[in-house]
Amino acid sequence: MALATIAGQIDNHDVKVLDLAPARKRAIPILMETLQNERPDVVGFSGMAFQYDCNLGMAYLTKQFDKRIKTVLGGYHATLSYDTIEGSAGADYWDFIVRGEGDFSFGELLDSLDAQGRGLDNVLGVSYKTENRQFHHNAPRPLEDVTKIKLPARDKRIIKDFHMYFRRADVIETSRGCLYHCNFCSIHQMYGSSIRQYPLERVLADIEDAYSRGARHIFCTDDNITQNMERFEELIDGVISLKLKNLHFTTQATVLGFSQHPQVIKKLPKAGFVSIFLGIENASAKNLRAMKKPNNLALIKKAIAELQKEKIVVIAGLINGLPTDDPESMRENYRFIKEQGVSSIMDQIMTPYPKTPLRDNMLRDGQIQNLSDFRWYDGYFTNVRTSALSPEELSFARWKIRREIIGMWRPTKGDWKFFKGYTYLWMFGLRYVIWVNERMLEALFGIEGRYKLQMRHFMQLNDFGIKVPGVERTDSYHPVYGTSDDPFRDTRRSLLKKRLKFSWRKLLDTPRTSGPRPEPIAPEPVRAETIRPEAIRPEPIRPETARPESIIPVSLLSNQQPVAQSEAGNTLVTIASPRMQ
Ligand code: B12
Ligand code: SF4
Repeated sequence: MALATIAGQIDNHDVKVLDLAPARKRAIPILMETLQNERPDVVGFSGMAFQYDCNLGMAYLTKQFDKRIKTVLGGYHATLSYDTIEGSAGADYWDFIVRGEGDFSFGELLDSLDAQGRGLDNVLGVSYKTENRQFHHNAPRPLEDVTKIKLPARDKRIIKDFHMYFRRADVIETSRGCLYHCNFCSIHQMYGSSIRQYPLERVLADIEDAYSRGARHIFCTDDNITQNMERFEELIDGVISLKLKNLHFTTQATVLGFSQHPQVIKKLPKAGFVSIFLGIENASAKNLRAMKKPNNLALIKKAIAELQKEKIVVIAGLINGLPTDDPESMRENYRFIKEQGVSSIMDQIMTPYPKTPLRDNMLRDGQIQNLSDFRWYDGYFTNVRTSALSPEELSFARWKIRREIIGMWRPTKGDWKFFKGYTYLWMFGLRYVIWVNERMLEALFGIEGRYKLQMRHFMQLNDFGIKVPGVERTDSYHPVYGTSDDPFRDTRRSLLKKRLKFSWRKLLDTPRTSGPRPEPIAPEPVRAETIRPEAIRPEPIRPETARPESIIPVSLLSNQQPVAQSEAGNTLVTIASPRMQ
């Protein structure tokens, strides 16, 4: 959304948008191919906190391709952490940082570069390198007037093939900001306490544009589309009046909006809204207060029930890992969600994103284990401890409790109504395959081994194997072990070796010809001028400390509800990443 919107505001430069999210493991070849074909002068990168290492790796590859290319970093992490990026070893790979909204600042920056840097000081929100390689930060940029923001330039996308629920998908934005103050949320550092709504005509034109380009499922990126329910109702009426056939919508929403205005829910199916990501967050009143979430259990139940009455699929947003959480309080969360008949869950572990009030509180209380290795700041991995659990215990406990209580995905009435194809496929085939696969993996590797394999799989999703010279990690944190061990230490083979007690175990001891993990892309030697000498450090030597076989306390391993009897399954199916992204 960000990149296409920025491109939509620029008509005096040739701009292309390359969203590499759908490319996954082909991301690097596609990036290199695009650099080769397009020969750009400037390349901008966008990312959240957990994508920063990946952004940096790609900026390095871009500079390797042609060191004359100017690199620009924008987005959430750039805005919230520009001051720490500035002093870091990777700072040399960035020429500019754009803080805050980039809709107009990126175009202004390009204009200034065209004019040999004239007027650069006047581009608000931009930080640029000075002669002594430090950043100069221009004054911050006030929030943009959204009525001036033109439609995203979807025609400038190189990759156009986005899918959601097996349909061609696209994203639209109807407003920016939120007036609530949940303490884990990054929104206020970006937009302050504000909400700006696009004119309705612009939103409807945006929907028609996405539809005319083939989109049949649209995701609304609004932070809080239900902040103003009268306006949301107008929007729904507007969408109905467009009479676009076979178009589905999904949006994020608050419990408060729907529970207080249930009459609006009745119109949702007619407008094509099939699933709602509901910010429930927790089933404990104490935890909701701790995170300053304006929810309570009665409101949550009401919002879910009203949505279910209309057969709308509820995707429950849940956060575990609050300061006083223990296995029992997490069990409570999952039980509560299950009791409400919800089976699609997007559950996160509390993550102390930079500059949030939550981070300050947790820092004060010594609860953050990982302060700076942002690769694990995606909500799936633990970076914090609770009063009862270490980060590694929290991680395993969450995984195991979810598996026991929620288990495999069970379709709701809404799924049968709106996602027939997938639901039939799941019910009459896929779920048996996954169930058998899970039982086999569990028998082979044990429950702890299965957990480690799944974590390893998720860790690799965000690892593109780019080694950036001068940016060796000395602060590495392992989200599964809580130490600076090699994050990819456990493989199928090593776990199997540990588990097998019989004689043919020695068969596995024969030396392998290929390593368990692909070699990282070997970097070309970097020209001296692109790296500061002090940034080049030798690879840190990690002591081979003997580790106990198990990191998990016995109390968590002993099944309170036996896994073998539950319908525990592959969380990939229900964690929503394959279906949401
Ligand atoms: C929609 C959304 C999603 C969707 C994405 C759908 C899609 N395919 O686009 C889904 C639901 C998948 C999602 C998932 C997650 N999200 Co999210 N998401 C958002 C949300 C609500 C809107 C993003 C958006 O498109 N905004 C509209 C565009 C126009 O705004 P923008 O991205 O900020 O871009 C502007 C500026 O940042 C800047 N800019 C951005 N990039 C660049 C690049 C350049 C070069 C320049 C110059 C400027 C620039 O200019 C843009 C225009 O003004 C934001 C909150 C928000 N308001 O942005 C959270 C947000 C980005 N998400 C967040 C998080 C944490 C996540 C998850 C990790 C949560 C989780 N554990 O599940 C996952 C990650 C999933 C993954 N693997 O990628 C956090 C990021 C926190 C942080 N500090 O990094 C945010 C900020 C939510 C929050 N309030 O805390 N998310
Ligand atoms: S309601 Fe959502 S967008 Fe608003 S502050 Fe809370 S988490 Fe952030």
